[in-house]
Amino acid sequence: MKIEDIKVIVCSPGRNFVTVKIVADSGVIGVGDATVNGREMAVVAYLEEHVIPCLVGRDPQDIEDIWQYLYKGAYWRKGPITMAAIAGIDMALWDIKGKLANLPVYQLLGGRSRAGVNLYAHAGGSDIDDTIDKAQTLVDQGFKAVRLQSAVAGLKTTYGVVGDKKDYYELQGNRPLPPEEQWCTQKYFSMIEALFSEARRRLGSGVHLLHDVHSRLTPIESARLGKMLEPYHLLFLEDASIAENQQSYELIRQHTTTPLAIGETYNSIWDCKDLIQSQLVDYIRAAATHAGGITAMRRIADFAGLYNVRTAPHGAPDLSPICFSAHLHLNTWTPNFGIQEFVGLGNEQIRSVFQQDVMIKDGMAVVSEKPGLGVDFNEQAAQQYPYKRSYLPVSRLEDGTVWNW
Ligand code: EZ4
Ligand code: CO
Repeated sequence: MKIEDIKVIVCSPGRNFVTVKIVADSGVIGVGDATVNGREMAVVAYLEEHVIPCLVGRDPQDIEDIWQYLYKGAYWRKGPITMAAIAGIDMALWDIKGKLANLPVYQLLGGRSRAGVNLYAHAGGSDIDDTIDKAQTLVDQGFKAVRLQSAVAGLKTTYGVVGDKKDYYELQGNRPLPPEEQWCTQKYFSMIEALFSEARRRLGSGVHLLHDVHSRLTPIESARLGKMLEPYHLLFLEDASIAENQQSYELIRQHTTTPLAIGETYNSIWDCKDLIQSQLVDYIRAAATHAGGITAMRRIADFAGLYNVRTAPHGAPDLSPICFSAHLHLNTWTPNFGIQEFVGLGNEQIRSVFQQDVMIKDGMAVVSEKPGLGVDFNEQAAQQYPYKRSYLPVSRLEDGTVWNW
């Protein structure tokens, strides 16, 4: 069997997605997600100029060899662009392998560990009451876990809060230049404990609560936050501090029993190796699209399992439904799976481009039984939504210093 053609399609049905489509000579088609938010066209160039010419004519069944060829063979290992390109190819090859075997991908990974995949939904409000009202609505819909983000008084915008925009797509979809946002740790600390004490008071102890700091704090500030939130029993505190220096998490860990999660920007197992091995985190949030595909995620999951670290894959709106589906297959298999982030199944345009076979009920997703990943990519529909340059925001402290967004 041979790879006959590989195409990269960029579309913007509300926001940009980079999709890899592999056609094998038997007519079998596989699709993968290679979207890097705000840097989409770099992945397209990498794939079209440097990857696709090497793969046409190869056997699409040789997933491992192709993964190693693209990773080791480039000489330049790792990096978000390289690993997203590898991920797009890898997911499409797993999709093909499933279709050839007439099995859903989770069966190829080893079969089920669970009936369904627990999800956590997002509640982001203009103040504490609004956030908890939104969380209550999600609980009423059946979600057992909710991430709480509230606007910080005195800052124009806050991460995770949609504000006057209709949804995440209106918020993220059209930013021809990076908007600038502000951060102030002191203002954040003046509201964050009240958010969780009030949430426990109103929502009770039966719902899992989560929070994403989005890397705004230093390690000692994260330690303080973790301690402060201990009485409210978070499922996890996400991205408290940047961990480019993985050892810096030792400081946070020494001070708090609040479970820690990290990894949505990680592009290889090496980014999380020390954090996992030293048991400095409880959940690893690597995503198939950014960490090198299903092949790489399987290795991270197994490695994490040795150290009681569970997986909690990233599930933001900038990951396409193909990635979400890849995560559902991984999560259905992964023995040490924790929870999946979930922001809905996209708007109407997205659903017209990516037809995804998934059932969501009572805060749980049930993976597709269709052969492969279970997503049909409609290329004609994608053509109606051409690429639009769009950036993530940049963050500054109130004195103008560039900070982590
Ligand atoms: O800001 O995916 O947990 N989710 C997140 C996301 C990220 C975006 C960046 O592209 O932190 O909302
Ligand atoms: Co996050």
